[in-house]
Amino acid sequence: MNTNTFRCPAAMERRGFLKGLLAAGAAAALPGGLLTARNAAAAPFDPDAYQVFRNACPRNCYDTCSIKTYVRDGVVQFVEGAPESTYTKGALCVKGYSYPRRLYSPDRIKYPMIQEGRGSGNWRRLSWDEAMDRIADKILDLKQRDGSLLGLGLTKYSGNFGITNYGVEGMMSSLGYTTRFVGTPCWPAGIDAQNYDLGDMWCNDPEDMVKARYIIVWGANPAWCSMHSMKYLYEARERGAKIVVIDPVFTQTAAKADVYWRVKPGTDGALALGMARHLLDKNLVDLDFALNSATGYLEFAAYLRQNVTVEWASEICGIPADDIRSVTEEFAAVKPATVWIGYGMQRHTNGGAMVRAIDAFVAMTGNIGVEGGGARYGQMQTWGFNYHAMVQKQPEGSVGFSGATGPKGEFDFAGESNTAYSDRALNINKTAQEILDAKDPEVKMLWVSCKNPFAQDFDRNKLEQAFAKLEMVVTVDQFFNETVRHSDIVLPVTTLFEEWTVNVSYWHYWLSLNEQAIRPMHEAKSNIEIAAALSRAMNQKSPGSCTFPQEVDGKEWMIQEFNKGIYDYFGISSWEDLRNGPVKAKLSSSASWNERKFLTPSGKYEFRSDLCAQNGFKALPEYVPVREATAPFRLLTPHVQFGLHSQFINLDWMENFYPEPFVYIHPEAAKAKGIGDLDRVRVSNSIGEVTLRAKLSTNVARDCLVMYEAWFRKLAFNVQNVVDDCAADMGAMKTGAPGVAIHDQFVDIAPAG
Ligand SMILES: Nc1nc2c(c(=O)[nH]1)N[C@H]1C(S)=C(S)[C@@H](COP(=O)(O)OP(=O)(O)OC[C@H]3O[C@@H](n4cnc5c(=O)[nH]c(N)nc54)[C@H](O)[C@@H]3O)O[C@H]1N2
Ligand SMILES: Nc1nc2c(c(=O)[nH]1)N[C@H]1C(S)=C(S)[C@@H](COP(=O)(O)OP(=O)(O)OC[C@H]3O[C@@H](n4cnc5c(=O)[nH]c(N)nc54)[C@H](O)[C@@H]3O)O[C@H]1N2
Ligand SMILES: [Mo]
Repeated sequence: MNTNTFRCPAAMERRGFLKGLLAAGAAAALPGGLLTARNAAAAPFDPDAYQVFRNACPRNCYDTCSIKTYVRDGVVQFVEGAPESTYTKGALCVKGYSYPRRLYSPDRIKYPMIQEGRGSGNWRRLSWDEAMDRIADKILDLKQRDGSLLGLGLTKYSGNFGITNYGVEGMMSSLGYTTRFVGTPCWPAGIDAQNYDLGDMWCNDPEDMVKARYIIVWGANPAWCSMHSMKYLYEARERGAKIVVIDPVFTQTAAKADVYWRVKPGTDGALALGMARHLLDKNLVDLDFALNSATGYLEFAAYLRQNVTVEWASEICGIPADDIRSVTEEFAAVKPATVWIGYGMQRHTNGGAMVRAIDAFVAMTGNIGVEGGGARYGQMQTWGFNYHAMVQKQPEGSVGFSGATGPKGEFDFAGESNTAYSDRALNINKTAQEILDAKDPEVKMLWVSCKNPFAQDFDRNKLEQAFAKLEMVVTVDQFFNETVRHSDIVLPVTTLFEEWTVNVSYWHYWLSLNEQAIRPMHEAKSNIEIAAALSRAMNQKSPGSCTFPQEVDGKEWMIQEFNKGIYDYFGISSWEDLRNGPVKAKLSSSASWNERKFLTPSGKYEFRSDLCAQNGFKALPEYVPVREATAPFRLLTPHVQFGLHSQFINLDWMENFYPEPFVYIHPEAAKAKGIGDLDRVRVSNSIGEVTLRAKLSTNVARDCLVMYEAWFRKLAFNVQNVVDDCAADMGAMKTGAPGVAIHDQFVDIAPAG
């Protein structure tokens, strides 16, 4: 990989309210008791009394907020959204405002610890040296037994997207060729779909949604998952736009819409095709775009005429035909009009096909490459860093996997040295099955970082079996979660306030510095300091066995991630400019694809994609039915408002907002099952069960149940007991593994008795 030209998309596809809140009470809970509730509330705010640091929320979130952190006497007192960013605009979400509590939580993992008997809860404190000794011994033992390090697996995903944290992948490369869990449980089917159609995933600047005159939010819930984007939807509406939300669940976003369509899950492809057919029937197609900037349009139109009617679509997706017609006509009548394609929508066995059908509908209306328009999904234009921490060389003589190399995740982590060997790639979306099946060598040791498999991976019972096979599990984390419970050694990692890094978003176009604001708490180390500590232990025992630098300076390593491309793209001359606040990319247009030069093989928008056909799918964005039901109720397990996956809800502050999970069931379905509001119920299917209380709600359909994914520190609640690892259609081309059909799950429900 040429790091100078590294560019994910082309190269490899991929504020005072709080002061009041904290000063008024919460600050009293902070260490040192520097502010009492009474004197803080009375004292006028004096910014000069604080040292201000720049931080960024590194979670896997659209908003990736720029944070201003106020420190006094070495203690983070409060945080606010950076006012310099027009996107964050001085505000954080409730999770962001809870950061000081997370940082100072008494529940944090404080020291390296070893569990005598996995799952026993019999934890004992270790020194860093002893922990690293044990880990290094095990790694060397594997090498000796297997002749390679393929018995060592890494599972890492989105706990912290700070760029220097790709040093975890770098650490693995610096040991040799290992086993990597590749792909993403998040958005891969849609990534491939947009690559087939457009040649890359590249969305408009979300701030330009204010220009849109018609907005369809299709299977996304920004009121919860991208709350800063909501202001653009509201402003667009103030300027006259109409907003349609399409979701099987009447979400908070839907509650804000002009039109809400309760679509049957997994049928959005049929709906989009029905809308496309209606464009044809009413001569509403932008023929200039369809014929001159696209290929395959006539063939697609013929497919629509032969196979699709609005009534057919209506029958499948459950939206009345006349409603489909009227929204289609309204969407086509104004320009710009845009669709926000959500990640939730593509987590189906036909997710990629559905995204292609929606892309096609937007393309037919000529809204691709248009400011305020677009089929918006995500972007990785802003991610052109050096990946200095990630790119590490294997030690001389490393033996690895001699199979074919291919894309290995959203980022290629193989490093610069290219020998006949490579890492062994296993599918992250089938972690349990892959561990159970791996042979020659078996996966014997697992390093878990920025990942909580027991909360976020699929088929939890099978994951228990898979972990039982492992000889050693090392987990690097901040809290004693369920994955830590299934580990032998746990290593405490820093939070964003305790380390240097840099952050960008996969949605907006802002760049944020993350400065170390305080000294690390307890004995926490950053992910790259952990790698350096491991390298010291490895080299002491076996000189040359690990190439990772044995000392790292976090700030220097952050600086090493910058290059001229990044500086030019963001219009800065040094990373130090970011100390004045986040900066936005200097975009020549807020529209992606504004030159209509697509990165597909034909250079045009491809209604017909031969590449897609070569990869085993339909060349045209045809209708593909969704997974068939295997139990009476469809289960959706989408993202929760007060947490981000398994993060935040474990904090006592957040428990006040969200003390327990519920399964949401339609009142008529509940009545038929003899279930009353707030009754305890059992939700089960062939792979497992969950017991919790039910809430009756007409926000869900009669044949659908909703449980939001979350980790509670005191409750044995886990949606993954009933979510299997069935694959989505697309994703393998650009991310190394297909997505996962998270929302194609079927369960039954009964009173818990
Ligand atoms: N049923 C169901 N399952 C899902 C989904 C769903 O909708 N429903 N969504 C899927 C999606 S979209 C995603 S993106 C994945 C997310 O899956 P994960 O990436 O596993 O999710 P998180 O819970 O955000 O983070 C994992 C862990 O990283 C830790 N962490 C935080 N900061 C750091 C750090 O600096 N260093 C280290 N080492 N660890 C850190 C956190 O404490 C947490 O335990 O889950 C997927 N799973
Ligand atoms: N508060 C909060 N914010 C987050 C996250 C979080 O966990 N909590 N996670 C972050 C991450 S990693 C991601 S990936 C994004 C996710 O962001 P979103 O995609 O907005 O969120 P999801 O909850 O995954 O799914 C959105 C909606 O898809 C709907 N859906 C499911 N199946 C279908 C279908 O077949 N058709 C249609 N039309 N809709 C369907 C669900 O009902 C849900 O309301 O949010 C990010 N931001
Ligand atoms: Mo995600």
